[in-house]
Amino acid sequence: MKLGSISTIFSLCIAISVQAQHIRINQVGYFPRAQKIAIVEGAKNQSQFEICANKNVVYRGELSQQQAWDLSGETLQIADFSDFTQCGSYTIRVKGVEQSYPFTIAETVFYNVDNALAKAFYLNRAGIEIVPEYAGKYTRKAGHPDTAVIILPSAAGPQRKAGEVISTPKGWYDAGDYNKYVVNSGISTATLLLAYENYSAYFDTLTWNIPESANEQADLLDEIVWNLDWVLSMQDPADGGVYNKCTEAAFSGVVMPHEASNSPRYVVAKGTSAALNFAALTAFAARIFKEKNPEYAAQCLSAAQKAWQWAVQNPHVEYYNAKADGDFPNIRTGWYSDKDFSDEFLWAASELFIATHDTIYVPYINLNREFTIPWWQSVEAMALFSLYNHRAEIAQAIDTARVKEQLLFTANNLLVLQEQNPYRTPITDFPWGSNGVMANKGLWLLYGYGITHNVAYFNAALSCFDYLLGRNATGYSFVAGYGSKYSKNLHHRPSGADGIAGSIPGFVAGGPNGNSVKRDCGNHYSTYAAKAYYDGWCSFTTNEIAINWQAPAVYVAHALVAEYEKQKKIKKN
Ligand code: 9MR
Repeated sequence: MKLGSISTIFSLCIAISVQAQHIRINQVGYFPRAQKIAIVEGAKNQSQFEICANKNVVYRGELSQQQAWDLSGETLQIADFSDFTQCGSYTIRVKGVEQSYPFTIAETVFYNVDNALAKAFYLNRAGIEIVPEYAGKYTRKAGHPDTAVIILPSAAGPQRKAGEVISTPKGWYDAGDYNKYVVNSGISTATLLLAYENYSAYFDTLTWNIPESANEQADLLDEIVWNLDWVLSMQDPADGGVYNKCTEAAFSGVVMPHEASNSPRYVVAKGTSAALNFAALTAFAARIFKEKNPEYAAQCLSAAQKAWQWAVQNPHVEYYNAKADGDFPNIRTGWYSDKDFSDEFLWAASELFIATHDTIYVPYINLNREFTIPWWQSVEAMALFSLYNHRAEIAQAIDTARVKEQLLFTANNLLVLQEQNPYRTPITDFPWGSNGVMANKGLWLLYGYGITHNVAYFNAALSCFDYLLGRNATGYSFVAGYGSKYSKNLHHRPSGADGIAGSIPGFVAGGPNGNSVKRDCGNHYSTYAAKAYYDGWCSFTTNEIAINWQAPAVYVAHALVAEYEKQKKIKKN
């Protein structure tokens, strides 16, 4: 219930001890004309909440029934103030609880955080100096040129012998470490390509001040190319096989990139997952760059086809970290290992079929399987997103009704989960990188919205973003620098080593991890999975950054704005 005009003084909002921990909000804020939800924890015998502007109550609403959540051990109520549309700066108050952190209601409320989320990719580039013009105080020297990377025996090929060196420069650091992994690059870069494919008109208007901003191309595509160039260099031209990673032998200490760059770098083992992630990503890139840069597109497509052929001839090559071998060291960095390649075959075949319309790929496109929320090990849903986008051109060979059905099946499940959950977010478990899962659920819900135009899906996707920005059981905004209480001690080497307090803004923490209890930071974890998060450097299981949670966060953050802008236009007409 809105209380007359904004200036109405109904009663005084006097800040009592402002701990603000028990009212969970999107700490950045809300769109004026969209759903607005806060979650109140532990309010005893309260049925009302108030919105305060300065010291005035401007809105009073009813709290929902209490609902317990066994994953957080809390009793929760919903404060829904969606019908309060006045732009401004506010807090929420519940008597006997406290006052929330401040938040904003504005049409441009997500502008800064969205920019920062995208900019994080620039700030995590390998092989380039990060300069003040684009990075302000987060400037740093170039690290890891990767122009003389040693081929390990597991990566040797017909024309490339173990011990020889190749050049595999550029790319993004994968995460808090300084290594570059093809498998994780596949899904992460493709998620950004998908964002561009679905919202190209919107991205063509945006810039977040990177070295290529002055050129004709959207910043998002420029950023993608920085990593794609690296990915392309990870293929052995002689046989089409793709190395799993470009890596140091063991994770470096907490030092800046240029200080870690003296350690030798290696390419390790070709593998089926690397080849198929490579094929899917480069085939996808081929269609995005077809008109913009035909030569690059042709290079991408030919590389994709070669990688595919290698994978068909080598369909079961799992990745193992290389053991010490003569003068070559034991490799101890990340694995991204997989045993089931059916999802990678499905995804790569789908992207190649869209790119070429060659029916040799069709038998690999099995649409009668389970489609899980995408993550680096299960990429089958990436096929659905692309097939749906190109449904008109491929309908003769592909059951596009089934594609839509599969997309809606999961979107509907997510809606139900969201409806049942006391935080009104579609979450039931907390694996490593749970924030990436949440962001990918948001992405999937936005497909539900695109298919049906039912705003319930949009609201559910918005809830996923609210979750990342503070409407969750930890009370943290997981985007460094955004909100009142945000992740400050990310497991991210440049953030830890730059001598600047806090973490570099815009990076997303991995999020609660139900399996992380007592694993890396002693007793710092709650035994409740939804709260099993620790904002400490030691917490690589909950507080590391990674491109595979950054990318879907960028997707959701920007897609929500693009969709909201479209809704505004519809409402005006
Ligand atoms: O995201 C990965 C997670 O699913 C795995 O459980 C975990 C352990 O194998 O590894 C995570 O990926 C890490 C990678 O191996 C190395 N770079 C940092 C990644 C994020 O923590």
